[in-house]
Amino acid sequence: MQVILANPRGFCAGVDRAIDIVERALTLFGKPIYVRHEVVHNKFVVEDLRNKGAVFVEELDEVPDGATVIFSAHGVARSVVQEAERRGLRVFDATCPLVTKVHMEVDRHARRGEEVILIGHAGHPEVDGTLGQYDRSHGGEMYLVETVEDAERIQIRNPDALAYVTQTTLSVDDTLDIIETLKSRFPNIQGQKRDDICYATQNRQDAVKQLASVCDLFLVVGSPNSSNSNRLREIAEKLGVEAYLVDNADQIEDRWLEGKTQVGVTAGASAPELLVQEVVEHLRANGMNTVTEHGGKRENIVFSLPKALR
Ligand code: 0JX
Ligand code: SF4
Repeated sequence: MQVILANPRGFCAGVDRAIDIVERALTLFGKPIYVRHEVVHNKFVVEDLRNKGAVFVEELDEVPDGATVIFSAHGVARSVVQEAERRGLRVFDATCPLVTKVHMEVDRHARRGEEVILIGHAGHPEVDGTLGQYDRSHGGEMYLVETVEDAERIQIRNPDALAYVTQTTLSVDDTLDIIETLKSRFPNIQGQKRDDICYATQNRQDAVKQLASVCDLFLVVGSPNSSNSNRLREIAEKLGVEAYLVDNADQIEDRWLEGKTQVGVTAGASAPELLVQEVVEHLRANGMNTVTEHGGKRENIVFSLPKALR
């Protein structure tokens, strides 16, 4: 019985940077450091930072005057930045640079009065942040589409001054279907060559696709609110493999392992390697005697910290 560890898996450059920002702020300024929204969507990471003195809040009105606040990796709306400025809070922005890039695209289209369609999941903080970049004072409008059906139905004002952007952690294949639908309805729609899905999301999905055909069970380490982690589980399942998202080894049920000979293991971009190793130990203790590393793509992207925290 064999365990195959997907590569790449786990932390991406944006998550590394976001966690470092909270830890550096705690070191330099002492506790408490307020963090608006879970800095990344992982229970273990959030609990660890909480123990070190981070205080997680959902809105700025929960942050006292004079405090230091960090914005999560998923990004925030302009109104949140403005409110923090108005309050004179000390802010460190842990928004991933690849999310900021999408924010800048939205801003560029808004200034030209062009309409923008965001492809993403309603209610996700990255989607709220990206929608919140659009300045309607230039006369345009921004819309959200979640599915091919939404793309078939959406009504816009001017198909010749229209662009699309995407959430960074979507399923590459589902997003392509939505973009194709939009392009067939609005041939002049502008957008990136493909989408705004980031390198880490793409690479982790590719690794699952490469391994799924040789596995009869796939375990994805990640928290339930992590979009990119959910997509990994979904992809394995779509390829016909029984797949589960687990926060840690304790959540693995014995019946999942019954009769299984090849278990694929991966981790979302916000899940620490420590938890993956605990899952491997659990599988070893349950009879999986060989552990191999899948030879996937190497990643060497690093994002620098804000100057004041270096
Ligand atoms: O729910 P998401 O996948 O967007 O976020 P998570 O799990 O915190 O992953 C890292 C942050 C990703 C931002 O794009
Ligand atoms: Fe950035 Fe991608 Fe990581 Fe999100 S998943 S933090 S966009 S690198």
